[in-house]
Amino acid sequence: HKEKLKAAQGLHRTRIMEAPPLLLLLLPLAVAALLAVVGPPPVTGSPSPLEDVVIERHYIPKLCAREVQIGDFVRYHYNGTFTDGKRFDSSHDRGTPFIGQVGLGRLITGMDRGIQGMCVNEHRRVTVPPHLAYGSLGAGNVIPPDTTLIFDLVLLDIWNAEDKVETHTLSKPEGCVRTVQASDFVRYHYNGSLLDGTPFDSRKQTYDTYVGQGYLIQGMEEGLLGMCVGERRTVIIPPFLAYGEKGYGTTIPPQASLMFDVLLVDLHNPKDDIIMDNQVVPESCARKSVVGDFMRYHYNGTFLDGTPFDSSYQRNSTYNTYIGLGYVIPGMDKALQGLCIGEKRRITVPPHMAYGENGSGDVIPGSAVLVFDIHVIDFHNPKDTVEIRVTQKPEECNLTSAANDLIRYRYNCSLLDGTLIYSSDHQEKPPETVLGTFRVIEGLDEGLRDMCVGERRVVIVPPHLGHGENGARDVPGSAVLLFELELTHIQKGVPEGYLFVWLEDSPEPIYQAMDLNKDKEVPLEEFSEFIKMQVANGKGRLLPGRDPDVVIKDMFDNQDRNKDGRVTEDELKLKVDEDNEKLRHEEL
Ligand SMILES: *[C@@H]1O[C@H](CO)[C@@H](O)[C@H](O)[C@H]1NC(C)=O
Ligand SMILES: *[C@@H]1O[C@H](CO)[C@@H](O)[C@H](O)[C@H]1NC(C)=O
Ligand SMILES: *[C@@H]1O[C@H](CO)[C@@H](O)[C@H](O)[C@H]1NC(C)=O
Ligand SMILES: *[C@@H]1O[C@H](CO)[C@@H](O)[C@H](O)[C@H]1NC(C)=O
Ligand SMILES: *[C@@H]1O[C@H](CO)[C@@H](O)[C@H](O)[C@H]1NC(C)=O
Ligand SMILES: *[C@@H]1O[C@H](CO)[C@@H](O)[C@H](O)[C@H]1NC(C)=O
Ligand SMILES: *[C@@H]1O[C@H](CO)[C@@H](O)[C@H](O)[C@H]1NC(C)=O
Ligand SMILES: [Ca+2]
Ligand SMILES: [Ca+2]
Repeated sequence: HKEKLKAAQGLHRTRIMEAPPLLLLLLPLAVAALLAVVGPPPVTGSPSPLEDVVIERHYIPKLCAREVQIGDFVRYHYNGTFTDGKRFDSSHDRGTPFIGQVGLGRLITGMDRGIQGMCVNEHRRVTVPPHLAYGSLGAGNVIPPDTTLIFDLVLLDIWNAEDKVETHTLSKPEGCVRTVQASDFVRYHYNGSLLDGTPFDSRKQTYDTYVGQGYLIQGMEEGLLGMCVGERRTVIIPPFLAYGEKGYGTTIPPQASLMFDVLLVDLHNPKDDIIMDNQVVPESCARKSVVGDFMRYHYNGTFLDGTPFDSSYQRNSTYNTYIGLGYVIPGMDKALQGLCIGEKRRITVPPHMAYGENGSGDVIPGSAVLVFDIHVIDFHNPKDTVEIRVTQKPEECNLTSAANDLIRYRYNCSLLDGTLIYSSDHQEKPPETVLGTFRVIEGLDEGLRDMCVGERRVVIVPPHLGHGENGARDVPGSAVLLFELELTHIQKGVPEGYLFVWLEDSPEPIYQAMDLNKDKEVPLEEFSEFIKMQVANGKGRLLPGRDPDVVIKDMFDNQDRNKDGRVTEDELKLKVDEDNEKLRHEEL
């Protein structure tokens, strides 16, 4: 007997000490069997002696997504006191909440009943009569026989072995074409909390990871599937799909359900290529861009969630680059090929074809997908020549413009996107120029040749034959220019280096013809009168585009070798011989 008693006491003691919390103690079988016939617990009233547990709900949260049911696991804090207020046990003293399964006889019956129907964060007082607790035996030195126990509880967590990951979409952008699948790489923001709302993790930066490859807790792998960029979701994960019995560090207790608010900001797959859509192609597209072309385009750059990171429009200048030669990110280099001038399209570039996992400066985060809405303003190739399209040609077109001719013309000059830069119609006097004298840009000079009066043309000039890389007033650097031209006047010119040419044979002997009053000397007035007479009679032509008197004065000064204001026969002969001499040399 003595030995048995000792053993029994010893057993009790060790069980109490080894197996806190106290509530895990199994009821003596007989008492449990007796209690099984007792009906459902009344929630109010406190007859004395108590037949059942008494439940007082001190705080019920407004939102209660789930109530404790038989078979659920629960995590809660409690204080256990006797009716006189003396505390006999508290989960707070142990520093960790109590974890147990409800309604299966693993707790004292009073608790199995008292917890049912509870919500997370609810505060309850459960008063348990002795026959639903430790009965007439009590429990070791802690609970005397026939003792009524009072438990104050607050429920922290609730889950069931059957639970799955639960997701609730809070908001979702319209027109979501792509959703997260296994092996995708995602970037998301999240706030993590325990089920009772205690936050355990959130960060400024996105969390960047592969999905479905074991980098995440199982519940998160599942919870992210099917999400669109821009979608907000709540993901609720039972402990066995999160950090389980061990918990995680000091922040996630053992057996904790986790609740994440997730906002997906980025999504791609390492197998992705660039994606092109929203294409708007102009009606006419004579040519498509190829490797080596130099392109000017505008763009708006955003991330997948629509956040802008850069725009050429803000700088008021296009982005200019050679394409296909590695001057831009690989995705862009590829996407810019095969485009028409004036085309618009959206280009989505995965990070491995953009700035990779390290991103770029403060602007592009690592592993970011980039979206460019681009508008091609123009492109050209350094090998391009001037493109001339005749739009109107008069029936009679015998006299055409050539080098040294003085011409007058009308023109509009625009960029290829239609922006008008200049119209000569806005000036009082039409512009005039002498072709081949570098007075206009090379491409325009070329475009104005072989034209007859009344002819109209469209002439496209690449920048290396226009204003070059630096541009000019109102002309952006490297811009291709489009000219609408109409020739209004031609005055045939004289060969380069000449001030005057004979259109017919010159009079012989020339000095006698020139010396109008036959006094053997030719002053400027006489010389001028003679030349003007030749021009008027269509026998000769003066250099056009300059004041005729100035040109004639130059001619006269050339002949008047001793500068005495008169040309003599010898002076003239000498000059003619000299010219002939020069000509012979050049022929040789
Ligand atoms: C237990 O008592 C302590 C104070 O003694 C209190 O802070 C705590 O909230 C109580 N716990 C419950 C579940 O009522
Ligand atoms: C996380 O919490 C912060 C602060 O309340 C909030 O601004 C942010 O939107 C939350 N993030 C998510 C993904 O819900
Ligand atoms: C771009 O042009 C707009 C309007 O012409 C002007 O307000 C803005 O300051 C310019 N921005 C830059 C960067 O030049
Ligand atoms: C990214 O940065 C790390 C550390 O700065 C460097 O070791 C790595 O080579 C970089 N990766 C790429 C692709 O540039
Ligand atoms: C870029 O954004 C501006 C302002 O929202 C818009 O006017 C412009 O059309 C956009 N460009 C492209 C190519 O989408
Ligand atoms: C122009 O040339 C055509 C033949 O090409 C000729 O018939 C016509 O007379 C010429 N006109 C003038 C003004 O020279
Ligand atoms: C320039 O544009 C105006 C307006 O479209 C047009 O009336 C005019 O004929 C154009 N000039 C030329 C030389 O084509
Ligand atoms: Ca004379
Ligand atoms: Ca002289």
